[in-house]
This record gives sequence, C-alpha cells and structure tokens, in this order.
Amino acid sequence: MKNPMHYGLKILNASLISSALLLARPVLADYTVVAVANGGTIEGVVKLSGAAPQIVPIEVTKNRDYCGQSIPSPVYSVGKDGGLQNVEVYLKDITKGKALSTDTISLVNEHCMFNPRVQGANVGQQIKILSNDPVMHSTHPQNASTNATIYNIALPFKGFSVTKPLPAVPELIKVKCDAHEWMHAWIWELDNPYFATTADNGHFTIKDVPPGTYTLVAWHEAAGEKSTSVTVAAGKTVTADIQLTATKTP
Ligand SMILES: [Cu+2]
Repeated sequence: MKNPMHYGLKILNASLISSALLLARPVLADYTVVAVANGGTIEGVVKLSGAAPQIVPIEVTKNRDYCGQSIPSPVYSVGKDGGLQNVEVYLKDITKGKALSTDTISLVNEHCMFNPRVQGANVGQQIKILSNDPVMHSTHPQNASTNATIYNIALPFKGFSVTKPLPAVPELIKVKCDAHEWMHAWIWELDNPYFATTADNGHFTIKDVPPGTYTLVAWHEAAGEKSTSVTVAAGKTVTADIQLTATKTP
C-alpha cells in the first residue's frame, strides 16, 4: 500500500489505572495499516476449567410488568461442549496489518438487558445505541478503569436510537443503564483490527494476520484474562485453545 495510515496513540498515564482493574488495561501501541497478502488465521475455543459457577438470577427491581421478576445471569454463558461465550480475544502489541474496522457497531437495549454483552471495536468506529423496549433505558458508557463517563444517552421509547463516535483513544468501556442497575455491557475498543468475541460455542476466528509471533489475550468479565503466545505462518491456520479459570464470582 502506497500510503499506509499511521495511528499514533498517546500513552495514558498509568496512574489512572487502578490496581484493582489491571485486568482491564487498554491496549496501547502504534499501529500501521499495510496490505496483508497470504495472511494466516488464528482460531480456537475458549473454555472454563471446571464447572461454571452457578450465579443466582438477576432480581428485577424496576419495570417488572415488562422486564419480568427475574432474568438469568448472562455472565457465564457456557455451551454444551464447554465453550465460553462473550470472551473478547485479541492480539496485543501487533504493530502492522490490515485496515481497522470502520462499520458502525450496535448496542441494543432489549428485554431489559444489553445486546451484545461483549463486543470489540476499533478507534474511529461509531456505535448505534438503540432501544427495542417500551420502557425508559439509559446507555451510559464509562472507562472501565477510571469510571469516567463517555456519554449518557436516554432512550425514552421503543425504536429510539442515537449514533455516536467511540472515544478517540482505545480503552475498555463498561456500559451501564442508569435506570436498571443490572444492565451491563462491555466494549473492547482497540487500536488494531485483530479481535473476535467468542460465540455461544466458545469459538473464535481471527483472519488475515501477517506472519509472526504475537501475544493473544482472552478476556472475560468474571473469569479474568489470559495471555498466550501464538505464531502465525503465511496462509496457515493455527489453533489456539484457551482455558480460563472461574475465580471470581460477580
Ligand atoms: Cu435499562
């Protein structure tokens, strides 16, 4: 590519990141877009070691006529083969590769929960925030480390939507609804396009990776984070299965 775009990103003051949330540190690196010919693929399954903790259902404390009395906890969503859903898997410290994602991501307020629970995104993308519910919601994204509010959108009726830019600097975003304290979502806003969120069977696929050795990170909101070294060869698929340990009960 003749004119690779260069993304120079400021390093955040590390003191802003509380020790309690070191797992939630953002990815900070310089990233250059280049043409990737004959890249490799990383695929795998994320599983929990041991059984998933039983988490009591969420007790609905507001809008029970619409939301119901309780909602099953979405935190440990494990498929029949033990695959763990809603794990964000991404490459860390990759400095060059394919173009960043540019489509508009979405976050839907639906059945008094956020959908999706976890997703990845790139700096420069927009987010469409939408309500499919006939009750008042808000969508309140915050920096997960500092709790700094990014914006706070009121969604007064079904069909209401707002499209906003994501923050200019990569960060882990925790989203809450100020009307329903049980509503949470997570957005991994990254400075490279090599990320995937595990499906309901725990599978993930990351494509078009330039040959090389990288650090692959898997993050789950309750089971924490694990890093693995992965070597990608041109045109080949490398399998990277990951086990997380359910050490934290939300
Ligand atoms: Cu709500």
